[in-house]
Amino acid sequence: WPAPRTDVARTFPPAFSWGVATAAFQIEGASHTEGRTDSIWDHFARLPGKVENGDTGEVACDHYHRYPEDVALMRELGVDTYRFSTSWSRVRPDGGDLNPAGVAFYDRLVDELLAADIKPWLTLYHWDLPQALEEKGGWRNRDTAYLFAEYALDMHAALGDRVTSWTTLNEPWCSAFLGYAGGQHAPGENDDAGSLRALHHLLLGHGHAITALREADADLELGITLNFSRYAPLDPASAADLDTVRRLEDGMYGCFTGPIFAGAYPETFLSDVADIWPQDLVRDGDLATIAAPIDVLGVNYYNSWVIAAPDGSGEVSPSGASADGGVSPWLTARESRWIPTQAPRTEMDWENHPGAFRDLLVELDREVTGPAGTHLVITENGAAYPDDVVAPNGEIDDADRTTYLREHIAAVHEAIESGADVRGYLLWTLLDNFEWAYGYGKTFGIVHVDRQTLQRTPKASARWYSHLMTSNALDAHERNA
Ligand code: GBH
Repeated sequence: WPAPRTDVARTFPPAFSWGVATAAFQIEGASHTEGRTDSIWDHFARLPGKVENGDTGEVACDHYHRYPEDVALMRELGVDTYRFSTSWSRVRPDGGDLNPAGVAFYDRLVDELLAADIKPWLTLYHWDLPQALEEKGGWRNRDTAYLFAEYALDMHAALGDRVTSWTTLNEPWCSAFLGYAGGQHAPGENDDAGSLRALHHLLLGHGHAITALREADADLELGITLNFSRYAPLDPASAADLDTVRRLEDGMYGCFTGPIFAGAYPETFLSDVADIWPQDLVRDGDLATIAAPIDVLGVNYYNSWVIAAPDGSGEVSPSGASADGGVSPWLTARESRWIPTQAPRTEMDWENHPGAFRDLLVELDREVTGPAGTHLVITENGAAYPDDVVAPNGEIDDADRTTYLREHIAAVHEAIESGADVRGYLLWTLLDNFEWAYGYGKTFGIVHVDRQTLQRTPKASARWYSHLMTSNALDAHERNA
């Protein structure tokens, strides 16, 4: 994957959107305030050994109370779009009736954003299912898909006069497979067939929500966000390596883009999972519902990997590469090897391959979204690094994060130059926050949050990104990485 050039100045299209993304559970805190009840992440975080350091989302960044300060900070930085998620457990506690006090929080937030001239971009589901629904089977239960569409309509009734961009699900791969197969994420199950039920019901919930929102208002900008990586075969001449890459592509995103954009699960995927695919899962009409046209595909991109076929040793990740893709039942330790390269890594141990990001966007546009008339927005991209370097002026000098961002944003520009219809870039993330199973130990923020005082302090990367957002251009950098 040839590196994007960072030694040339790059101006983005005039209407390109710049911003930041967050998620409710990771920043809000106030987990039992004004009627909110447990989500699966509240429950999971209390189970011993599931989240590092025993961290929970009870306080998080206390954004629930500090949102005016956070919106003011975004305004100062020059953010034009803010992607946030709403907490299902806050607005429909236990998945049941509407809680006006919970809805009122998002009402205030949206008003605050609009007053600051920031466009709100709402994600309905960023992994925090009401625990009461999990007790009825969660996403393994088909009813959850219908309840999700009802919840979507509630949110639209409350905010649809001011919010025009709506994302149904964030990274349903994580919900289905990290949640129900690998168990690293809530609800922490190891149920292979159940993870396929979750996959289908997440997609079905997406389709019903899109249909309902479109009916409510034909002018909304609607979409879904998926997680993408690129996988390169270690030996491009090896049929076994190529087939391993193909399995990964199917299992990581083909099983979502197939139904959404082509109205069918890929045949190759269905044959990979034939042994565990529940025969009663897909009902007449489901695939048509899931294929409801969408306006935008949100792309979350962090890393890419070189992949080889198994060598019989049973080892997935000889380098300690954090290969959570290995959790899917059809991608077990016996079925793929994640080969380390010389590429730099973030604190997550993820490999940085910005050239792969460009190639991904060009290919998605050409093969998946372009033909469907759907455009792309980067709904997450960013990096975790330790914040241990403090400059003489007291600023956190997160030069590695800035380098990561510069190279990946240059990659987006190269993709646009190659014709990809990419209309925005939303950085992950504004604040250091609750990084799921890693707790507060891994920091992706461009703004530092002191865990004792919760004081917000912009890092050097925030200053750099602010300049980029307000100038709509990447400056030439003297040295290519
Ligand atoms: C996103 O998940 C989340 O949407 C966000 O909430 C989170 O804070 C953020 O990223 C940072 O983690 O390369 O072997 O790990 C990203 C999770 C990471 C899951 C990459 C899929 C691919 C396999 N994704 N992973 S591997």
